[in-house]
Amino acid sequence: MTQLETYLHMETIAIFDKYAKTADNTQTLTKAELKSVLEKELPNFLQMGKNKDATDEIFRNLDENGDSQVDFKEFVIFVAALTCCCHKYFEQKAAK
Ligand SMILES: [Ca+2]
Repeated sequence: MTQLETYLHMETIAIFDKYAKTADNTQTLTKAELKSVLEKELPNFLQMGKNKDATDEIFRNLDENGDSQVDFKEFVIFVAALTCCCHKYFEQKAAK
């Protein structure tokens, strides 16, 4: 596998599956599961835990089809958006 294929398979899918399997539907993330992803995988980036509204807002934004679940496609959009933010952050940091 190439580096990008390895990243996609081993990281994005593995993280989604790890959290999606804790509730009944193992193909989607509930709001509680998304909250766990944010708290455990992105504690520094989002400063979660104290701000319930942030989780609610992120969940609403990600749940594109409005079924109260975040499926893998919706999750991947989130990961892509985060990747863009990180890229921009590190670019700005390097420019200083
Ligand atoms: Ca959804």
